[in-house]
Amino acid sequence: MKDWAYLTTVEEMEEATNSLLENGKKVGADSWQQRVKNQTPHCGFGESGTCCRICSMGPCRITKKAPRGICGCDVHGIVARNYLRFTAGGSATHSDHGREICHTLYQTKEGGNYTVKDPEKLIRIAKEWGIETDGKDIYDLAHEVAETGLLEYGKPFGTQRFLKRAPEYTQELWHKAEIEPRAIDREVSQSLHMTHMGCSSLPEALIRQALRAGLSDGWGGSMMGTEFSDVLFGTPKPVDTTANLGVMEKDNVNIVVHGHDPSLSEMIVYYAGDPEMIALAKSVGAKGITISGVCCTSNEVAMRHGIPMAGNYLNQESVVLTGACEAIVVDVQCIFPALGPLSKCFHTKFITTSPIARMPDSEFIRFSAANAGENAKAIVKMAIENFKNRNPEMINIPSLKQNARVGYSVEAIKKVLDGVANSQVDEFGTTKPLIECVHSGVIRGAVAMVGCNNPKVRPDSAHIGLMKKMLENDIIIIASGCAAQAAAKAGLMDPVQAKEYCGDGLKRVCELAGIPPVLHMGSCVDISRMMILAADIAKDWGIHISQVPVVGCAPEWMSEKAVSIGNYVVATGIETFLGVDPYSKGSDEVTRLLQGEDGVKEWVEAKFVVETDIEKLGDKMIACIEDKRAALGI
Ligand code: MSK
Repeated sequence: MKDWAYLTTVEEMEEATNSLLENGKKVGADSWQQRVKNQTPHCGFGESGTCCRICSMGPCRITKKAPRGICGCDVHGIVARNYLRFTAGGSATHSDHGREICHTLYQTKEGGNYTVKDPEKLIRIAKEWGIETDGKDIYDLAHEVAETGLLEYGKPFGTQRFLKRAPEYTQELWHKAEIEPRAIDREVSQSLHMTHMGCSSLPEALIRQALRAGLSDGWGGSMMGTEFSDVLFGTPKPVDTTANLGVMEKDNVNIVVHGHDPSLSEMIVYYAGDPEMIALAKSVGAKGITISGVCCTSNEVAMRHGIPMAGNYLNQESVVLTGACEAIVVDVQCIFPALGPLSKCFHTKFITTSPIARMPDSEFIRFSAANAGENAKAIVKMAIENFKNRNPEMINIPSLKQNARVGYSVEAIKKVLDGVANSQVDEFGTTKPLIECVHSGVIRGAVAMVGCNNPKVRPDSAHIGLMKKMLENDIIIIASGCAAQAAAKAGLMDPVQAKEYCGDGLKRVCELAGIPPVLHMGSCVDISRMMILAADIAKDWGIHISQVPVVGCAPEWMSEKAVSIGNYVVATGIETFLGVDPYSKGSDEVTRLLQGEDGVKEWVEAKFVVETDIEKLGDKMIACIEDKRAALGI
């Protein structure tokens, strides 16, 4: 057993949380921990997916005595319809994020609030999409690409353009299974249509559509969100940062950015570095301005600017409870409405910025590409002016902080590993050195660890526990979303220390490449990066994606987006391991379709594995990777 003494443990994080909760008690603050108690036990019908409230004849709940709803739908139809609606919610949300990024790209101009930071990537995508690039002004090209991207949402004919990035074999599987996504909005809309009263109740048809709606997210909306964010703000490269609540600084004005869309946070970061704002902060008695982040907005600015990560999903109340947060500025998704009343217990300004995420007890400053600079500056100023309202007796910043190296886009991973192999690199590197490492067994395989926190799982314990187990077994981790932040908070992205705790093979690779054993790939939309990496590996290796010794894992997931992600990861051919059931256990037929050998696995060569015992989940992941190796004869 390795000595993980340097890691920040879950126990230490809990101790910090408890001390913050004590802070909250002094001012009558509510907490998610209390609300979980209030909501327990959860409704058994809801948990198993057997409650239907799609029409107003019900709600209908399926029991032994009442095996069908009033319309006659059986439990399998109800569970499958609920599952598809869950997926559609996630697909719509991720994809709408992508749409907003397309609009931001459309607003770029020379000297404007938003400019093109990665013109090479823009030109690459334009060529991929058959858009003429020669002699074109880069901003004219940006607008044309953005418009073409926006049309992917509603085009009347054809399928998603990015599907062509997948190996031909995968594209054929999608075609045969009739799950190639067409226009993104059409897949979401059709999912709602199929689940309307009196439409589909055949589980197989509903699950097929769930895969299709998921693919419209992962290989459509999310992929555009990721690619165009890179064009706008730069493709991430390895950068050093710090993580955990100790990144907040007692003597500085603390601004916490939270949500998902980097269009806002990029501007806040820019203005926090403005000498005029720093001087203003000093004039109110602060030493400077600290920006830190929560959730995926944090991942976005960490990867591109090294902005520290204060925490993940279940830390969002903690940053306010420190008493040292002048403003928590949010955009969209994963934001607790609780932040409104909580911030009222402190001096914190809770600033909402998007018409998509309006909340009571917040100050709404509408953010758009046209007013981005002006409003970001106003927000930074508002936070600075709020510094004087702190109550010094309420300040309690836990000292937990770890070093982390983040920013491993596909391009960056190829580059660092190509450097190790000293192989002939093309401009962007290749996946061949990585394949060689896996082929020779130096690395046994990889896990794409993604997803949220969920109070049903002791926060971060599953992420950290599973990652440790994988590393000890020479399995490299690529991580995104709140799973990535869990790793960073614990110290698993520290390129100096974390490698010491890997198996010998993985340790050697980390040393040669100068990488941590857990590679930060970004936010939740950036799981599309993982799909591109898997596709490139399969192509370079000459095998199918389902044969690559890689699995997906979301041990603490909670959101609809995560279900959409699960669907597209499985549909891409990657076995996906969940630590929380997606409200599907009420139907053995739906469970068989999602988790059996004769359901989705027959269509796309991968399935879900749901296991709430995290130790067993880890064992199953390792077994899956080893089985894939054995099947390849390596
Ligand atoms: S923020 S979707 S809690 S990963 Fe992307 Fe974290 Fe999950 Fe939100």
